[in-house]
Amino acid sequence: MKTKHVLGLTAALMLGGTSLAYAEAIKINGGTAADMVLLPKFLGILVFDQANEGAQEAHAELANGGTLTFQGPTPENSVAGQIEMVTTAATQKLAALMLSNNAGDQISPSAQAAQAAGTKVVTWDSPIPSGAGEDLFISQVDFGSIGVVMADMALSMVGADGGEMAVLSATPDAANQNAWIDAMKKVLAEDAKYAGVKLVDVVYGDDQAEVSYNRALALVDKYPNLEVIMAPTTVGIQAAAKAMQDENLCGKVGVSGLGLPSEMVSYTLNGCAPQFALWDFRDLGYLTYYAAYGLATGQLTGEIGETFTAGRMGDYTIEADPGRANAKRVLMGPFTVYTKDNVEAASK
Ligand code: RAM
Repeated sequence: MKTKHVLGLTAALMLGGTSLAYAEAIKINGGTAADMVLLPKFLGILVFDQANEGAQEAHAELANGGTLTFQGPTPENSVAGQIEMVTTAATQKLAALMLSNNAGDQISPSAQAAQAAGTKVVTWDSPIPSGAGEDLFISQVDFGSIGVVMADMALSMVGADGGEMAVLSATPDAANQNAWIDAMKKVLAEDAKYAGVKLVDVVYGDDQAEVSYNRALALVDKYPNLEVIMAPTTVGIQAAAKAMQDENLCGKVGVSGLGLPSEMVSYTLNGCAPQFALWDFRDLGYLTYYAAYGLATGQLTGEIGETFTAGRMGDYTIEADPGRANAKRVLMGPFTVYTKDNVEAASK
């Protein structure tokens, strides 16, 4: 919270004469009807259901007389399905489309068509890499910080003598995972303290449990000295932990990455996945809704420096996205690192 206020103030100072307008957080008023769609990568992932709960909470709070629809493709048809749904949004003249992008830059033409038809396109969880077709990205946490936390978790698992790590990611076009993996690679390469962490491979489990499970098994077959499977996906980390547990490999290969406490608690307590990180997906859905509703109803312009109040979550400021040229973000944060000491309480 503190950082956000400081950023808001800095922006206000830079804007000189208009500072008062920006220093004061814009209150988002409800009551205007706006049809909105929340589009996850695909249906069937628990954290996306949680994001929907948060969005529904905001929808009710703002008494939006329009509709909030939670819709997504099947896991097998994620890329084509998302593009098709974004294309439909343009023809339906939706007020706002809230997208967790699983199609990389391939989504841009349809997202730009939606914008041209008057739809505000707000990404959350996973942005459009080029920013083309996106009004704003609601960034769960700073993407660079995910690189650091994954490098730190890996380091603590391989220990002082070093060891091999493989990444088990989601889908190859997932902009969020790709950015986090790049951020981790950068941290590993730039700071000598991580010299012992040897990244041997990056594989994709497509955010599907069975595929991820099999990829995890294939990794331990291929790399007999593997010490860490780093899975920056709630689906992948759970599947990898189960695979290591089923093969009695938990003392040898540690699983880490980004996971949901309720899905990971048993693996953290039994040592298969000693530590992992995540943020709150309900809050992410709630904040995304507030920003998208503000844009769709003309209460926010989406300019850098604009500060708004997102209900119970407080004030947020639109800023340049440090990871993507010409793109804008709202930074939520923070993430929590879970271990055997706090995972049980968080899983309830
Ligand atoms: C999976 C999805 C999602 C990501 C989390 C960490 O649920 O890939 O996009 O944010 O993992």
